[in-house]
Amino acid sequence: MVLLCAYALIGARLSPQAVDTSTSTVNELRCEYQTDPINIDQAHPRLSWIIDSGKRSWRQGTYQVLVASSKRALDAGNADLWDSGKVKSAETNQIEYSGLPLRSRQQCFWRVRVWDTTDRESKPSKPSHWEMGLLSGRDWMGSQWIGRQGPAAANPAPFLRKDFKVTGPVRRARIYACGLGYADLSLNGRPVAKSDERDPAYTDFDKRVLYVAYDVTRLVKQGENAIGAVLGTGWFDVHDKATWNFDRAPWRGRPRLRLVLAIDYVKGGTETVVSDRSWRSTVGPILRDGIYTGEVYDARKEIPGWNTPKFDASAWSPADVMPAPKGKLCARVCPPVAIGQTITAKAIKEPKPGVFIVDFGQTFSGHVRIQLREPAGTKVTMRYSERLGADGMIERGQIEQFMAKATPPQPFQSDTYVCKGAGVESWEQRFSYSGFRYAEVTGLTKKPAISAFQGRFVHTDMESAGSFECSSELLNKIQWATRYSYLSNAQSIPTDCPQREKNGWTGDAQLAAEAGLMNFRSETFYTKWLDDLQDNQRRDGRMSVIVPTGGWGSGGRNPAWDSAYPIVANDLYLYRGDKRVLANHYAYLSRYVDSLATELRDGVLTFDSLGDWVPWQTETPSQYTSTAYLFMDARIVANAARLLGKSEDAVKYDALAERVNRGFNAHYFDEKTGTYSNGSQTACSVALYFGLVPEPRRAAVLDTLVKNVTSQGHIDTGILGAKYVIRVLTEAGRADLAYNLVSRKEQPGWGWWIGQGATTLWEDWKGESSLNHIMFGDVSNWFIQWIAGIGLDPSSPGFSHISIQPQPVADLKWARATYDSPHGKIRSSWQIDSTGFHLKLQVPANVTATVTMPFPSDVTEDGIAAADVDGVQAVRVKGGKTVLEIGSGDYSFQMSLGRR
Ligand code: RAM
Repeated sequence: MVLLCAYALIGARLSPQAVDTSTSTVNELRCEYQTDPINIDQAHPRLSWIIDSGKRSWRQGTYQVLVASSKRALDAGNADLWDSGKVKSAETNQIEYSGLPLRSRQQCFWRVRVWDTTDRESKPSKPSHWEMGLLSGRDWMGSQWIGRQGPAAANPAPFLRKDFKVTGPVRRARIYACGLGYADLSLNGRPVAKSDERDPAYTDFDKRVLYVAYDVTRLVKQGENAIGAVLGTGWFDVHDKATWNFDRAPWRGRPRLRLVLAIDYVKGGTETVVSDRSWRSTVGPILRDGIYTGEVYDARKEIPGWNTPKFDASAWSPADVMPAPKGKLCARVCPPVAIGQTITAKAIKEPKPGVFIVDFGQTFSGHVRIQLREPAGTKVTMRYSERLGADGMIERGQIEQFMAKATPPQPFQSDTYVCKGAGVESWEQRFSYSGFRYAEVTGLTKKPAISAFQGRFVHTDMESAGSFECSSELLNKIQWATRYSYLSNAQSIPTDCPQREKNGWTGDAQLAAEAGLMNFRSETFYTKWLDDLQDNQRRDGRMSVIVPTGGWGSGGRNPAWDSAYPIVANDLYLYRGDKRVLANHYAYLSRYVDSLATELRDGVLTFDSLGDWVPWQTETPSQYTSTAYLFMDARIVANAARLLGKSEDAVKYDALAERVNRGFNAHYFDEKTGTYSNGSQTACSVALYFGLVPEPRRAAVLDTLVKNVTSQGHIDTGILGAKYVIRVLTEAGRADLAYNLVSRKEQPGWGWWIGQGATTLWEDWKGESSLNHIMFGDVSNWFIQWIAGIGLDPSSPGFSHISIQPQPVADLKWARATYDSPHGKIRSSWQIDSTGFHLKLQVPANVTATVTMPFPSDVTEDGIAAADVDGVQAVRVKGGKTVLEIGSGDYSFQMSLGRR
């Protein structure tokens, strides 16, 4: 616990400086979190912008949003769709469009004007743009679902094509398409997607299927054109047999495509090309593709020019019209799964004659691109693995065992390419992915050059939103590993691991969500997955442990996993200020809590469930953690109810939380010793972190935790405790202990993993299973929020007020982090040396910060006492530390170590 001392106000000063508007500009206009999106299907899209200002304490006093139906109208100042008028508000985030109703495919051009609190106007924004998607079934213009029927046993990927004519100059051309499992689209022989996208995205296809809009204006040409599609099985037609039974998913069927190409002419009028029976179909080189097994490609079966206009497809068959999937067509709001990075091979060895092991030096999700010159018919196989055995060969027994035994045996994580023998050939698979660091390559007739192999890192392609670096190489490596594991497990759903399961284990996702939100622009990724969670909920409120699921893992109760639903929704509210997710999911979140509450016996949950998974030595009863999670869920729903104006519900869920709190303490708390349950690190930290401990006893419980941690000297938790121990210790002023746990080089701990050569986070402290799990990944959030100190203030969702608390702990000499908050970039960079403690801050316009300096000494900027510094509104000493209240701006503070 932070000691709350009486604080002394040692100086306060408002900052009334006149604002020089020429230095303030309106930037980064986004619609539904995206830049210039073209498939918005919300009636009232939310708009946001940020202000870059050279002035301290800059605040927006008024804004005006102007939306026009054409660029020309906007330029002429004619906001014919919406003129918000001058709105007195500092808000720049989550502004709902409230103009004329928007039609399908409508283009909206917009800009923002803002004034500061003294009514001086800033430089207005540049114009921005969003476009509506297809809003109703009618807009699909009679298009049909098409594909190629065939025996399920032979699985060659269908090729589909269609010729069409363009009769005049084109103003804009868009493709709207949903291809299940995946569609690789091309126009006139050129790819429609930017980076081998695996579109659309994985959902429960009986509930929702997602469509994607592509801008193809530059791909269509006057005269003859051709459109082509290759369909992959993806998660829609899983024929691989594994523990999780996706081959028996109720939605399963042969791949199919629905598509509308809409071409708007300069002279007016729209031409459409739709998927229907007039398309032609065949099969080609992709003989087999499976989400777990990999791909088999025979280049001799390639069909040159098949997706270009001159091609003669008379030998092809008419496309088959396929039944529509049951799910509702909705716009894909998250970024595509795509090739995010190319990784060069680091080494190549030949442990056995003809068996080459390529080492990428990094564990990741994706595949390998090969380049080779071999005779026609040479069959080259790549099998992917995260580790090598003592003999230098790939080793994957532990992860492979979940594949069903079959005759002939199913491949696993393996791609096969059969050469066409036409000089240098290069190839990469299209519809599957693997988790690996090593590729075993066999079948080559000669030793390959290392440059023949490139790793393709495939994941939901989100922008980075945060960074962390410090003087400890070890911590930097843990940060690096966390980011690789996070992205490896972002596959249009948050997954547990990219090799063995690829499953949306909900517990893993809820534990990693905050790290994900601090490191990446993951908001639309979670928005999409929250819809998956809603789809997954049963009428009785129960959730399955993996989402989506084809049935496996449903019907039970696992509160620490199921709580992903309220927790991730609430995280989006806290980290992005997103109230709409809470509104959209409120009915389902409350249903979930109501349903779990029926299981309470004397205020506690008594059934067995998933709990502090993969613990080191000490287990914590799952009933204990489940009950704590119900308490947290009830609090989240109560807060959401308050926010949404549902005051009766707020009272109801607060009362439920109180009831659970009483039951929990009556059942698990030993008042005398200050111990919960078996006194494990998880037990103490969960009770403290969730706020279950009676205030007067918090110090005693903390003491129990500190004794446990100091006597053991290492982390002794599973995945739940690992998140909370670190935070609780740090917030209690024992960042030194938290740091020891994280940086310890011996087993167990993150540092031990790194010492073993880890480049991603592992599944457990023992290092026996998957080497690419994200469930211990909150440590990165701790780096950014607690070590560098860019802290969320939960009472100011969306970072409108932040809590800066840098932690110069142990032998750390410096640390720096950035975070692209909804209001703009936040930066915290500190350094400690013999001259003192130095802190550089960047606080975006419209944001205020409470800065807790680590020591009680006087703070200055350029020799000026903090109280007199422009932008500093108050200085006080609290809990033995100097605390500053500041407005926006760039700061450079110093403090001596004298009274440390
Ligand atoms: C494992 C998964 C996952 C975990 C579950 C309980 O199989 O990999 O990480 O959440 O079990």
